[in-house]
Amino acid sequence: MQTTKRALITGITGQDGAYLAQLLLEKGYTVTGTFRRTSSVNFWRIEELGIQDHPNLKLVEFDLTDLGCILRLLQQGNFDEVYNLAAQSFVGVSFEQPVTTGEITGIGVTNLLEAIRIINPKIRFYQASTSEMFGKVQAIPQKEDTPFYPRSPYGVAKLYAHWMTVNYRESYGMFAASGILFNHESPLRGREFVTRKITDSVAKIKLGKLEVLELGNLDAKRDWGFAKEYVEGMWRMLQADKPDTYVLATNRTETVRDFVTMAFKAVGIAIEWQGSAENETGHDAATGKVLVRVSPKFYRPAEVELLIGDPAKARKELGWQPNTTLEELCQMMVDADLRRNTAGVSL
Ligand code: NDP
Ligand code: GDR
Repeated sequence: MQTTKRALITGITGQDGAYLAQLLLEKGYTVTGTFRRTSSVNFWRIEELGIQDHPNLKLVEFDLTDLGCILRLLQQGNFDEVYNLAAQSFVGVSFEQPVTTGEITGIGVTNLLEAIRIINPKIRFYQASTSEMFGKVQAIPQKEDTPFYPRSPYGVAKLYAHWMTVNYRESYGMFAASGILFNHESPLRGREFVTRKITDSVAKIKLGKLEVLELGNLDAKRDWGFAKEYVEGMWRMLQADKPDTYVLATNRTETVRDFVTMAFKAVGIAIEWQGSAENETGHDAATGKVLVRVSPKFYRPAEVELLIGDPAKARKELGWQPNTTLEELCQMMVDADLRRNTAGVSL
């Protein structure tokens, strides 16, 4: 059924923002999406999805660290739902820029919650929380009541934002939902994140445009799902009878090494692994050529070793479940990167 609701999505230039905008537009929403003023704004994701000129989509300049800007936007927009997807979201960079990360990913969320409380506390609010809040393994699989132990400035900032979301829910009766999403990937993933770095590099190696893929910790284990399915879960959280916290995950975990092997397999190359830790290499089983090398420059000061989520609560209460296998996701990403690299497009 089509709706007449109005939604605000912060961070529409990101992976999830683009998919969520597509989903809400399909449902009949009027969507306002925010982007930051930079010297070269990049709308490639909404362009890839073909929604950039949709009549019900409006794009506005915005920064999560500027309370006045948020207040004006909420005053003008008369929104029913606000999805806060904006963040400094790269864990690696958060070690280099902990203060900026805290200001955007942490305090920025309080700016938004305060603005909603002041302008219209009836707005339904979604906060993009993360499995990085679990950090150092306290239990397996991780679920809503697993203790948190973040391992990066990003994880710490997100944990603050999560608790502020819960606090505004409990203090002011606001409909403030927190989705603890495990890693989710797609052809729209940024190239700095490991899956997309791998699929883009594998495509380049296959096409003879790159010799070797350099990576950091190959032993890290992640629960990787398909982003397009995860934004559906965000929407479902705001349609529920009451605001709550939900884990979205696949309940399957694989190492970075496994994902590399899978991506090469998707282009018909079998990889054999030799050595260990910083001396590990991946070889083309047919030619013996080194195609993957470990570089300490991609290691992090503290690592999250193992993530695997239990989405049982979301399945039971929201009817949400992931359907795309990691093999299908990997193939989809490799195919997209083969197409782009063949066409000479760099996204
Ligand atoms: P991206 O990094 O692709 O997108 C982040 C978005 O935030 C971009 O649109 C970016 O704009 C915007 N942004 C950054 N800083 C600001 C700021 N100061 N003011 C306004 N906007 C800003 O992230 P994803 O789409 O992958 O993730 C969406 C959200 O979900 C993030 O909050 C992320 O932390 C969280 N998350 C993601 C998971 C994942 O696996 N993808 C898992 C769990 C949580 P610009 O283009 O200008 O940089
Ligand atoms: P993550 O994603 O930190 O889980 O955060 P990322 O893809 O950056 O790293 C996953 C794992 O791979 C290891 N790794 C490398 N990572 C990158 N980026 N580059 C490399 O070369 C490399 N080599 C090994 C990392 O050490 C790590 O263990 C993502 C982001 O989307 C967050 O915003 C989100 O909250 C979490 O997922 C859930």
